[in-house]
Amino acid sequence: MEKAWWKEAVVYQVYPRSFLDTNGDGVGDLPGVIEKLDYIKELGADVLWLNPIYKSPNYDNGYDISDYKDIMDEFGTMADFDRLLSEAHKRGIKILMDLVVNHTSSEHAWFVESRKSTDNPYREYYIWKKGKPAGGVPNNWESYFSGPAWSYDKNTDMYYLHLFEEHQPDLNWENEQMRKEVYEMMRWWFDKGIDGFRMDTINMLSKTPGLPDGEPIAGTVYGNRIPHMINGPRIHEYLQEMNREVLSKYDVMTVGETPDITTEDGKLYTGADRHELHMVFQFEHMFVDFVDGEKFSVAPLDLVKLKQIMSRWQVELNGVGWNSLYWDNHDQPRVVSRFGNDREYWEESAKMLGTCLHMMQGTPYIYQGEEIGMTNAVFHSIDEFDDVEAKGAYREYTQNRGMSGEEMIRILNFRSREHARTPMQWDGSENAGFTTGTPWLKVNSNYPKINAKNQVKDESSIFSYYKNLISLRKKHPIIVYGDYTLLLPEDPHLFVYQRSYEGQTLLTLCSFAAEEVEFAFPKAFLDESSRLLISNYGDCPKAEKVTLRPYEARVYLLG
Ligand code: TEU
Ligand code: CA
Repeated sequence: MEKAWWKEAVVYQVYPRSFLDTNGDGVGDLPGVIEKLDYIKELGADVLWLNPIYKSPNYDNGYDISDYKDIMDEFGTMADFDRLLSEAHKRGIKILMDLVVNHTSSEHAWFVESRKSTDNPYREYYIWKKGKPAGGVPNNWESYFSGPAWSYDKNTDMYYLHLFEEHQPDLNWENEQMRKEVYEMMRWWFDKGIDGFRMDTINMLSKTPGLPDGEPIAGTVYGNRIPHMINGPRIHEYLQEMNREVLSKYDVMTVGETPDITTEDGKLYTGADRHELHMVFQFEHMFVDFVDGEKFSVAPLDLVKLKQIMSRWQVELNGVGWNSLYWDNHDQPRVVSRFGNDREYWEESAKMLGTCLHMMQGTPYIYQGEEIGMTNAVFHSIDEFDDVEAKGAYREYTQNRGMSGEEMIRILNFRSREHARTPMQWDGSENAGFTTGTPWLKVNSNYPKINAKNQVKDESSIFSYYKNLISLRKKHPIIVYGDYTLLLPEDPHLFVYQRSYEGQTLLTLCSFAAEEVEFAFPKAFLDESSRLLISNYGDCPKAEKVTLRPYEARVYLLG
């Protein structure tokens, strides 16, 4: 397998709004990111992914961009960004920016022009359609943030498409001039010196021509949009064009955000011979606990299913494309609360989850706070939420789908994106050291116990454990490049897998149970020559049969 720096890298994701506020306005900012570069360096990450920092009216916290070449007012200035870039590079940290080109803000100059008239030169930059002959929206697609995916513009008596919020109109990728402008903008950032892009909803760029209705979905007025806007007919053509025009000219890394894809699609997006992207964020393991594909539901983890999904990605992409590895990001609840145990086994399960992910093949992503075991917060009413998704879903489910407000709050307390967005917990002082003002979103009340200051110097902390996981990856190529084999596929409590590379074998042993579980040690690893690389309990007796303690994790290397 071809080696590459982006295969060996570990990425740390920063959501600037919630990272560190330096001017007391309650909103994190770029000077705050600069201040914490040494913290990221200490952890050992080599790449810093910044969620969108561009000019934005913030209907969706920066995912609605009104100027791709300017910085959001609350975050600072272009001079702050330039300083961040050079300070990061000084420390050997690369910068990965968010590229949001499925849609812009409705305040973007292109859209302001586009909506003026049907013959405006920018009209075709967006997706406009007449209502149905009988009246009403052009098709039955629902927006990701609830309500129809179309908004009416009375100026030209037409509707525009927005897969997300109404202030996020979808760009029309069929328009060549628009594509050229996007490529020019990407080159502008690369020429500035950034090191790559994480590409937002990149598999949504191409839609089925004619934008037909989707198959009706029972219990709603909407149809299934997925077959008409995910992996559309021209998507690979667009990405290959982008690669030819921009990406191939720079030594940069790319990761596409691609919901609803299979491993077959994953090979097409990331295949080394395809000239599209380096890797993608697939979502199958994030949908594992949805009930009948429904996000706003609550269900316990089915470990057998999770193992099947993750192992399939490991095996299928091996030697063909490349995986990204993640549990958490700014759209997901906290993994220690979701797949671990944030009560009596908080520390053990956070370390176990880190082990389980970081010993796989792929490029690992750590989301701010994951390295200190930050947990979900508790929200008491819808007024405590800020997120456009949570608010839209609350409205839709309580008004149109017969759910009680109480039940919806219970579900949001399990599922909401807000759990990722509560401010970073730096220390035990007021507001967790995030701000001296009023935080834009409430701080999780467990910050006196769970904070970075408590953990950085403590060798037995979750932070130190993550540091160790990263340094092991740097030391042992088998962790980056080795083949993957799942053991005990049917075991409901244990996630056990082996890696192999150039005569070495690695065994990763993870218990997802809050009770003790018996485990029959693979014979080869009983041998004295197998070395324990890391574990989340002190002593680790080896025997033909061992009793694994709650959420125990161990990694052994042989050869
Ligand atoms: O998310 C796209 C996406 O498909 C989902 O994960 C989305 O966040 C939502 O949870 C669907 O239920 C990306 C960004 O990561 C997200 O923050 C943005 O809100 C969205 O695109 C729009 O730009
Ligand atoms: Ca600020």
